[in-house]
Amino acid sequence: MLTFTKALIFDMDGTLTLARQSLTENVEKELIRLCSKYKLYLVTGSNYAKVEEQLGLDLMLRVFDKIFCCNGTVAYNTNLDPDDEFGALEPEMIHKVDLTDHYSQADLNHITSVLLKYAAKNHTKYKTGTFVEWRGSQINFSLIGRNCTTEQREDYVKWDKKSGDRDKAIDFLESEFKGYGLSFRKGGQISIDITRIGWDKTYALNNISESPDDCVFFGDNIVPYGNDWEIAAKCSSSHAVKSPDDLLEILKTY
Ligand code: M1P
Repeated sequence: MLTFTKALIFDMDGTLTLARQSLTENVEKELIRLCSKYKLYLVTGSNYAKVEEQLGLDLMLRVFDKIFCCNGTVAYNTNLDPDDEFGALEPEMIHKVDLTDHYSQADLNHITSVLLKYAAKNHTKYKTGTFVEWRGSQINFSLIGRNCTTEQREDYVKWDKKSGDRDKAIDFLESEFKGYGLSFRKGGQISIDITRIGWDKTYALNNISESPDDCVFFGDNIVPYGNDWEIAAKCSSSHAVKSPDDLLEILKTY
């Protein structure tokens, strides 16, 4: 079947930006160039606050058609009409699902308690706080804690590679929560995103008007148990990106 690319779908951390860092001017320029040729979408595991912090509201509204947070379980229209005097001025939430629609508070408390107990017993050089971050449709679980500094983060990345820290945690959680309908994916560098099965990044494709056959995906985590794995397989093609600089090289052909 002959297809041609209509839309480019980007992951954020590790792809458009370094983990939890702001967009560089070079990537910004490239997105501005590309948005006149293709529809651009952002599909990230992160929540909205982090996207706005890292990309900035002006660029979000200028280049992206839609922005999908928490794997698309919270979706925003960013293609606003500036000529509509009654229209939205900020990204409009167009879709949202929540774990509380599927689990009782008792279940959610139990999940949180198990995570905190696991973090308490687990060996890591630094325990920095915010081990469990509640995001509505997603629970983000970090064994070093989300309060870590960039240096501590880099140290954890090495430790995780050496020890398989997150892989072991995922094995434990999959067996502990068998039958709960939960999915555990390595989000970025220091955490595990916990959602409902099916709420991986392919969930965002439900709110994209183009067929996945006409979309190209760019992500740094296209590995089994990585959160870019499923969406990369669904799109017509994908690029495994090593860093924002690597992305700039790849984008030269678009
Ligand atoms: O966008 C990818 C991931 O970014 C963060 O991951 P980490 O802090 O582990 O590098 C998190 O926001 C995570 O939820 C998200 O999937």
